[in-house]
Formats: sequence, C-alpha cells, structure tokens
Amino acid sequence: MKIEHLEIRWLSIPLVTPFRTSFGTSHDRDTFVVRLVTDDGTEGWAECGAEPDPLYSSEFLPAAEMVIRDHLLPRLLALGDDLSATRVAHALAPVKGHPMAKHVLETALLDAELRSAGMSFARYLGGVKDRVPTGVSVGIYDSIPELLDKVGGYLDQGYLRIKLKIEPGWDLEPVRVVRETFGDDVLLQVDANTAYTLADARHLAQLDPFDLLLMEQPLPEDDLRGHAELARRISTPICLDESITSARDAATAIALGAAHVINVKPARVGGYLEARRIHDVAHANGIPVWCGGMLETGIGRAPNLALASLPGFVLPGDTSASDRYYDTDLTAPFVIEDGHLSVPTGPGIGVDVLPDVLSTFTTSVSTVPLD
Ligand code: NPQ
Ligand code: MG
Repeated sequence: MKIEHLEIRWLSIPLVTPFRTSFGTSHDRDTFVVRLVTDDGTEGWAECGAEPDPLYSSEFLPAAEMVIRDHLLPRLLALGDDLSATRVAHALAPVKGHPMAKHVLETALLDAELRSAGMSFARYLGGVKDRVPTGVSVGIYDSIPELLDKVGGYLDQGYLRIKLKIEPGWDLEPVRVVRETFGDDVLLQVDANTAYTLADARHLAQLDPFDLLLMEQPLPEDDLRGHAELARRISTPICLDESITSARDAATAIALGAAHVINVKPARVGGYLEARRIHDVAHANGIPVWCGGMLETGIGRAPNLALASLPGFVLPGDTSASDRYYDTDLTAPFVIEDGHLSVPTGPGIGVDVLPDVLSTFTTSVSTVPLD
C-alpha cells in the first residue's frame, strides 16, 4: 500500500457545555483530522487526540502536525510499497514520544486497509460484543446544585456509570452529595487528572466510604511508586490513565501494584494495536480495562467503540453518545439505547464523514506534500 494523498483538516467544534477538568476549561473541541487516499483509491480517516495546549499530556496540536510532516510521514513514505498499518509503529519507533501524532497516522492507514478489505475495526481487533455499556465523564462545576442537575440528566438518559472530575477543593463534597442523592446502586468513579500528591493520601482515603469503582490518575503521570504506595493506603481501587503510554508501562504498573484498573485510550498509547496489547497484558493479569476518550467526534468515537468490544473491557467507558459533547457530529450521531452504544459493523471505522458538517467546522485544510 502507498499513500497517494494526505490532508490535515483543522476543526473547531463548539461543545454543548463547557468541560472543566483539574487542568483547565474547554469551550470547543479544537483538533485536526487526517484524510488520506491510498494507491487503490481507498480513503482513510482518523482524528487526533491532542489538544491545543500541552495540559493533559506533553503533546499539543501544532507540535503533532509538525512532527507528522517533518518526522513521521517521511519514515512511512520511505517504506515504499511495504507500508501497512502493522508496520507503522516499528517504522516510527526511532522518533521518541508523540504517541498521539503516531496514533492518527496508524489509525488512518488501518481505516483505509480495512475499508479496502471490507472488514470492520471490531472484527479486526477481536471484538466480541455488538454493543457496549456506556459511561459519562462529568466536569467540575461552580456549584453542587449545577452538578446534581447534570448528573441527574445523564442518569435519565441511561448512562450506566458516572465519572466525576475532581481536584483539591472539589472532591469529598461532590462525591458525597452525588452518592447520597442518586443512591448506592449508581456506578460511580472519580478522575483527578494528576491533581494530587502522595501527601494527600489521608485526604483521599476519606473517599473510601463512598464505594467508588475506582480513582483515576490521582498522582503525576511519572509517579508509579506513589500510586503503588497510595494503593496501600486507600481502599478505592487505583486506575491509571496518563501514566500508561505502552504495554510495557502497563506491565510495570501492574507488577508494582500501581494499577488495579487501566483506562485504555488509543490516542494516548500511539494507536489501536498498542491499545490491544495493553488490553492483552491487563487481561492476562486479571486487571480490568475500559476505554477512555478525548472528546472524540464520531470519527474517533467509532473505532473506540470497536476497541471497547474486546473481552477484557469489562467496565463501562467514557465512550458517550455524540450529544454528550456535540449538537451536530461529523458522522451519523451515536445514540444511547438502553445505556449502550452499538459497535459499528461497516468496513474500517464503519462510519462516513458528513461533508457539509465537516466543512462547517473546518478552519483550515493543508495538503502535505508527499515527495
Ligand atoms: C480523561 N477525558 O479521561 C480525559 C481528559 C480530557 C472524557 O474525561 C478537550 C479535549 C478537553 C480532550 C479534557 C475525559 C479535555 C480532553 C479532559 C481530555 O482524563
Ligand atoms: Mg482520565
């Protein structure tokens, strides 16, 4: 396979409600999507998981575009006819880091290959379910009544699991009130996006009585030892997100006792093939995983649902319905039915991009020269 054409489309899509986390507030989803065309005329699409600023991780959108143009794409083109999605990671390994930039290229190539072969992402990856239970990530709000209003609305829509974003000053009280208001049966978890330190262990232990499913990434991403120590001091299971960028990281974290659960985000780990390896390592160790998200549009959400259909994805993920984030999605909307989303079955990512919606939200398009 050869890449005949590659374009990078920058998008800015308004969010239905601002999304606040411990590292900032987003009003729009700004990202780029890659559209490539191969030598047999097949299109491949993928969405970049990075954000405009390096706050969730060190990656950010302008850097992702630059590393794709100057460092990643030339290495793929150098493979000539030998290029295939399964060879991308090896060819790009000399370039350190930049998993989100690598992810978008590998995913677009995999989409093109699978469309050409008439096979869905789910079938290719080893999915075993035709629908997956869905959870929702709930941002930080200015007041408890606003939070309760939002959580109540999501539960009414059928979401099967609530994840509350927390930070110092917004943790014990919101969790307590949500638990008391909506009852013990609600699957409830928290995500700190690295906002605490091990010195907060006694404070975080005060969440123990609320029977949370897990506490996601309380400590900095490079603090595996801290997470292992925290795991000994609190009873809520520890889940890692930012800390895990590879199957090797996953193996290390599991061996150290730093992760009882893993949030698998394909963008964060460099693509779906590494994401599947993390699933495999976790599954072999009896560690549950779930599929996280970066506020993907339908272009990124579709393959995430395929990944979430693998057997080790035993917890509801952040793969919410389109209207959790967007009034108008770039693809036919994903709709929650009985708390679940359907796994796409069509070739490749299994969804088609709506050209009118795409152009409405496109801020610029650049074609990458391929010689
Ligand atoms: C997480 N995602 O699990 C992330 C982090 C995150 C769904 O909670 C703009 C784009 C803002 C991507 C904020 C969810 C974001 C973003 C937070 C990702 O940690
Ligand atoms: Mg997270």
